[in-house]
Amino acid sequence: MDTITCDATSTCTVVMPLCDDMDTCTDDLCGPTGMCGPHVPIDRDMDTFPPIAAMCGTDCNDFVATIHPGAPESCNGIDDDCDVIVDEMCM
Ligand SMILES: [Ca+2]
Ligand SMILES: [Ca+2]
Ligand SMILES: [Ca+2]
Repeated sequence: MDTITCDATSTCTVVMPLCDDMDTCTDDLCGPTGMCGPHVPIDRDMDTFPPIAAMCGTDCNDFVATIHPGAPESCNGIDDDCDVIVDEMCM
């Protein structure tokens, strides 16, 4: 929910609720009442592994649920298990 504030020069600006928890590893959501939260860990592909980007976790591809540490290595030219080695011991 937006809030309207007026500064000293009487110009009105729309101010979004400040809900940033200063944690780049969480999505800062706003509840239905305009209150902040919840702050949910980022996991775009919902494989329970947070992205390695911004050092949030160990998921080297947070957009593909089959790619994460411990995933089976497939012979597909992609590092499926996030050990930086492509197609090692692949099946
Ligand atoms: Ca993930
Ligand atoms: Ca690998
Ligand atoms: Ca592979």
